[in-house]
Amino acid sequence: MKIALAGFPRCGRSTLFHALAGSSRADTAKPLTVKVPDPRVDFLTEHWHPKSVVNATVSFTDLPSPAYGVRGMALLREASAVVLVLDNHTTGHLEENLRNSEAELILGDLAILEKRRDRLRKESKSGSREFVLIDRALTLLSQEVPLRKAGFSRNEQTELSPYAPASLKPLMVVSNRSGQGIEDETGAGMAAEAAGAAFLTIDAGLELELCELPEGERSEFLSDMGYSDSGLSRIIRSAYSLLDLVSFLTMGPDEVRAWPIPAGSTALEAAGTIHSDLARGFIRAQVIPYAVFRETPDEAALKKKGAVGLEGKDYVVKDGDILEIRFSV
Ligand SMILES: Nc1nc2c(ncn2[C@@H]2O[C@H](COP(=O)(O)OP(=O)(O)OP(=O)(O)O)[C@@H](O)[C@H]2O)c(=O)[nH]1
Ligand SMILES: [Mg+2]
Repeated sequence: MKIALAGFPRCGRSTLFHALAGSSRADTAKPLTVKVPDPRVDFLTEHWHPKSVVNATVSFTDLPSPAYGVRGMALLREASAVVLVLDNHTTGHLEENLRNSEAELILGDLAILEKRRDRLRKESKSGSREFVLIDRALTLLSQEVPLRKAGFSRNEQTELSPYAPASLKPLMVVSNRSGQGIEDETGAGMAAEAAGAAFLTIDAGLELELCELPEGERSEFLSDMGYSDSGLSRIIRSAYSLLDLVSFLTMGPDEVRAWPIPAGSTALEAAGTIHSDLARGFIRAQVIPYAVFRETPDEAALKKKGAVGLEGKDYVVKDGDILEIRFSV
């Protein structure tokens, strides 16, 4: 599940990449895997003092400049989601740059899908379901509608996935600024929302300075600058939700762990993520919602209250469910 950092030259992609890596020496040619901050994991770790702690992770790739050149486009197609960095530290023109980027994505998708439609025509498959779907996508693209706005079902998205349309990928627009930025972000934020994208602001340069300070000095530096939370945590958490993943949790004295699974996954699929044996021998999933455990961090007491669920294999796992899989093989 890679997230591509895209944007026009000098927008600050690499600065953001280095800040995410916590080091200006990180190699921008390689994907970077970062932990997703999760206060639930922190709480469970405090509670159990386990031998190991595993957070969910996301990985970022820094697209080379120009971001939408041939190599950049190939990397973009491999990505599951796109972070578009807009330069608000030196140039501004946020809405215009956002529009231009969207236009490039749309043009790229038009070219690929038109080729496919022609091919299907040649093979006399104009009546096929695939043809109808691609034709619908092309109609939208020619009206400059990015495919993420098309409301395609999960099945339709899967059918389109061989062509990896870039405008179908979830998008997060990040205005990268220093201090107040060159220009006001209200319009760009609204344009992003209209494009079906998330919108965030960050000061990548500041974040990079911050992560190179000793840990003890960071929060003082942040509050001196008038910030309360690290922008990186916001970016990582939103990137994670952009992927349409939820986390279920497992806990105990050995390990506390957050497991990413696609939203809508069942208890059986969650079990299979942990180990194939757990799916094969699945009996039941014991479920404690995190909020319930947070309130009363005592399994025995929760069982007595009847607050612990026992669910079958079709149960749809919710974000923050603490699971224990009962199985026999
Ligand atoms: N003041 C300030 N400068 C920044 C910020 N982000 C990036 N810069 C500066 O802008 C210039 C370009 O930043 P990079 O991170 O290299 O941008 P890039 O998008 O990777 O650029 P290319 O890969 O060359 O297209 C560098 O001189 C950075 O130091 C920021 O948030 N604040
Ligand atoms: Mg760069």
